[in-house]
Amino acid sequence: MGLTIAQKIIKSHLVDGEMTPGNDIGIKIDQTLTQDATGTMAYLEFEAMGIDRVKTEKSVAYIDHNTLQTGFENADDHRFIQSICKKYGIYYSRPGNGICHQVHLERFGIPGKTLIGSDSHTPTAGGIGMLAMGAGGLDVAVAMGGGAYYITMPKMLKVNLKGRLRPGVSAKDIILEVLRILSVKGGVGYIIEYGGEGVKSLSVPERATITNMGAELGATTSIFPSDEVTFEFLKAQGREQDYVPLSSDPDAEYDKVIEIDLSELEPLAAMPHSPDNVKRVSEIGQIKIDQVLIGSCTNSSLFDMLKVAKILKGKTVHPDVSLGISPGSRQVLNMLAECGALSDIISAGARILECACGPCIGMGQAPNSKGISLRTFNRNFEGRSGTADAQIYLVSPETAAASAIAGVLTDPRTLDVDFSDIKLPEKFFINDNMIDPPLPPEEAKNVEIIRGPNIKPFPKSDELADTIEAPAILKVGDNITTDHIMPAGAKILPYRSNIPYLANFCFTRCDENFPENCRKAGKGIIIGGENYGQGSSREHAALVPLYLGIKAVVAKSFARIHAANLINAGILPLTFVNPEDYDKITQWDNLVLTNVRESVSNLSNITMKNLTTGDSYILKPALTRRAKDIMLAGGLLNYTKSKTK
Ligand code: MIC
Ligand code: SF4
Repeated sequence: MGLTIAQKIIKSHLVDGEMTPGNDIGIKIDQTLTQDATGTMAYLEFEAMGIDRVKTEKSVAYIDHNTLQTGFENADDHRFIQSICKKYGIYYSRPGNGICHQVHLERFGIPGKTLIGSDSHTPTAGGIGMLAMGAGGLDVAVAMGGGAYYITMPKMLKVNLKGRLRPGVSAKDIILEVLRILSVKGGVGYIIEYGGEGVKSLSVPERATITNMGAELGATTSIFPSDEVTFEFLKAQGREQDYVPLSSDPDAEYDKVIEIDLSELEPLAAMPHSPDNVKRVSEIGQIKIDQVLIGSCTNSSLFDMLKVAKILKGKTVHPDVSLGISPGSRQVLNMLAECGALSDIISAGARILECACGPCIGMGQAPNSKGISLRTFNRNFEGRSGTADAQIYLVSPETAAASAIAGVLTDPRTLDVDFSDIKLPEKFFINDNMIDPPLPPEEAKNVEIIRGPNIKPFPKSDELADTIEAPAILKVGDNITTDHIMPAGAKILPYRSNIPYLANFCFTRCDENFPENCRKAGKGIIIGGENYGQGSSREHAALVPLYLGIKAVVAKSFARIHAANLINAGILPLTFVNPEDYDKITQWDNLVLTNVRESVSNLSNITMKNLTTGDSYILKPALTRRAKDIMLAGGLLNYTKSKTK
């Protein structure tokens, strides 16, 4: 039987397990990336492993999330990461150089290689044919130390693209259409591969927009073939030597296939508050808008910005609208400046923001009360913008720019703008002077790690207990995101290396008393619905609950990265064998799990007694063969230490 693209890459990197869907597999990781909001913790964990230099082909640390610097905390973290890079052989992309995924695509991504990153949008590099996955910081630390990355072997889903996009319709509309079809949990357990004749008409940055937002489908990753288009992109980046062709075998088998006719697509928008709440722009109608933001790792390429500039040229942003633009990288910004497009953007009245995540992670630009904000980003979870009652719509750059001028949601096809002359350059502007390369080992040895006062030790977990008795401290519904569990934003994000402080905000979007309740009870079990922990890869959404005494999460189902983070932190994830039992549990019921260690060792069901109602429920440990050993040890650090003893 032939292989899919992803299966070929997995096969050539397999170090443990068999490639049968559902099996635990260990993959050798060629490259890693971190960003600063998850990186500080990842590097503290790396240090705790006691390895003197990274063992990957390339590891890169980006500073792109925490760049607002309202106090000393962010700048201290940047210095800490920079000193870590010097000591351990890591590339350091300085603040201002751009968003990790955009820069990685431009300067480091290589078709056929594996990449994990402590950020859920790492699959952006799938646009260049990499097998790129988001992971918790501890998994990235282990990979930097040369350890394999473990996942459950995914099933394969193919999205067959036919035809060609019509003018004014964009790569963003393709991924919004996939989200409409599959929903935010439709990709769970799958790798999504794009194929069909439609692929050839999409440039690498457009492909990357699509693989980027595969994160919102819950997919393990998404990937495109590596073809002439990939070669041209790499050549224009001065990296033609990195090109390798990659395609699936003609007889490759997919577990699921969906088809999209690009020529039938229209501009789409994801309505509040979920990326899969997708409708046609024409169907939503001309709603009045307050804010437009263009950027983020989804839509901040040169190609996107040139289209935006063309729409804005000679126009003025509507008086009731604030338009903010953050180009994805310094390469993009430099090239916009050189070709004059930046001037068109500035003249139209756009507010130029730093080349960073910025408003996408709530770092500034919070909308007005009840404000309607159109964003080219990838997540519109409630409250993520920084304004609790704002309404966020996710759209393409074309729709965003057209609407910014009109003051109402506008279908860009109604404008008389010809995009046919916008092509990717034959040569990008290459200047890596803001990426510090690793120091040679002899010099690296003498580097002192710089630690600011905001860096606090991370919580440690104990071996898994045999009996867990704790109250149902919180009960939440379906699709709870890591933004609910551990919010981000300008006020909280600077404390990503200070777990005790972060604990004051844990789950407060669902229950403002959660931190206090945990402190009083000293322990707790969380009850969740479907797809618990979707969204970001932040391991803080597991480390902070651990710090607050959470012992187990019982849910209908879990999102992949969060489940791994819970296990790595030593919190037991369990699923209901009978999902209707979820309805029988009320907050504060006293719950008890017995014979936990034996059940986890055998991966057999566990009975949970509800001492308050007298009911019992059958639960399944959400663990694989390897994860059970990590769980028994009380988390990945304990496990890794016990194995190296
Ligand atoms: C996000 O988009 O939510 C983030 C911020 O990039 C996160 C990582 C984090 O929480 O630091 C992600 O997507 O993994
Ligand atoms: Fe940054 Fe937003 Fe992308 Fe996350 S989704 S990496 S916050 S730009």
